[in-house]
Amino acid sequence: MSVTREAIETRFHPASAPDYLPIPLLQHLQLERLRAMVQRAYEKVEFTRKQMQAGGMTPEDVRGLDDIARLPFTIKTDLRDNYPFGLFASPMQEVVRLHASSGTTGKPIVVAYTQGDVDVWTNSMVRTLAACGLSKGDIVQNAYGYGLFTGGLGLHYGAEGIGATVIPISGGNTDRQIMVMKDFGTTAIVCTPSYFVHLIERAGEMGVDMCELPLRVGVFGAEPWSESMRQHIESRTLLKAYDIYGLSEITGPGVASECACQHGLHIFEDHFYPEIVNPQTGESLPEGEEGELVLTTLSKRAMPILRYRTRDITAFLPGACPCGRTLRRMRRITRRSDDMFIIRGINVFPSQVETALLAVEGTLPHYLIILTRDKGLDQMEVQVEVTPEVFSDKIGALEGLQARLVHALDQVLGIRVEVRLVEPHSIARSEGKAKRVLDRRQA
Ligand code: DLL
Repeated sequence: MSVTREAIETRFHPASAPDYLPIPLLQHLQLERLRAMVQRAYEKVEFTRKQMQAGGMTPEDVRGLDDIARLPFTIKTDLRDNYPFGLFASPMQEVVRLHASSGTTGKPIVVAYTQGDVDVWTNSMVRTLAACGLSKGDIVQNAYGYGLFTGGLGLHYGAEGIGATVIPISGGNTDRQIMVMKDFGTTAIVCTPSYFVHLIERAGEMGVDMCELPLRVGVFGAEPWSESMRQHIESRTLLKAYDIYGLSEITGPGVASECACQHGLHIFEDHFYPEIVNPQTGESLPEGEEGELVLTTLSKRAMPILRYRTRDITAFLPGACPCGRTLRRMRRITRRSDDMFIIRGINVFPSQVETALLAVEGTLPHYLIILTRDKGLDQMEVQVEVTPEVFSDKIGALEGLQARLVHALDQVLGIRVEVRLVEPHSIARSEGKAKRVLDRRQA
């Protein structure tokens, strides 16, 4: 019996049951878990106990979900300062896995899982993949990096958990990825969106038409990407491109996921309690208002985290999702509060540059922002690759395109910046998270 695309997308997986809990039941569960978690963190983690004591709080003060706002925040440096195992609430004998996220400076952040934590993580990954329309019978090519990064193993366990066939190919080795995709009949690819853009491009060069492959779903995350990037991907393949979100400090991937509606990411809030706060004041913000996402683990045993300041900027989406899930949705994350840079007094986020560039016909989603300082004045150059057709065109066409890009960036950023059109392939491709900004101002 053949199954239609729509039928696959709406197929129900039993692990997804909590996605549809009536809200009062969900809140009851959240409160129960929150109280138990706070009690345990207070008893087992000296850092958390001291932080709570400093704020004059005891676990008994958590009586309702609103009381979460009285708990102390945890920030990235708290994890660094307690490197490597200072925030663990379980003895090492109960820790079955360690992961680490490499920071840009200094020591990485280490995170720990008990067997129960790995099971919860797998469960939230099964729910993620089910929301993206995957099920038993899918052949999942996992091109997220395996290792200390949570992407590889997180997706791996989730895909096995849903009963799919996993190809644990990891990132890189692009030509082999394409051969495998073709020969093994991959139906779902999971990797960073920037790496998939590279795969599309390389497939074209190798004479492989992605539209002729059985590939029908892409599960993309671990870095910001825009709606224009989704359009770029979906217009060159037959797949539906889904956005998934997560971070090592909280569990890894599996914190939030889009559903078939592709309109906002449902947060698996029975395990990860979300708040959106004003990044300056730390005050909670109402639905619809943009701010910093703050997450509290409700079930984590090895390393419970209270109110983690993610620095990821988003907003809760109002209204019910047509998919029927009752889990709150957040807008896709296109920027972090710390990836902003200031050029001549103007705040710029790399995502604004991406949106402006991709809106102009003739460019490819490969770009690099280079910041320099000349005689004390900040300069910004945007290098962007153009399509081979445009590149081989007459000089006039290139000049016209460049002028359109300068104008498009001016419209979005409010300043005129340098645009340099570069040949296809001249910007380095990433196999994982793309690096979009090169800041040479300190050099
Ligand atoms: O990137 C976990 C992950 C793996 C998520 C695979 C999705 C898929 P970290 O390396 O700790 O963990 O990086 C977490 O990456 O705070 C965001 O800034 C960013 N990020 C993750 N997913 C998205 C997304 C993994 N869908 C940091 N959109 C987070 C935008 C994302 N940014």
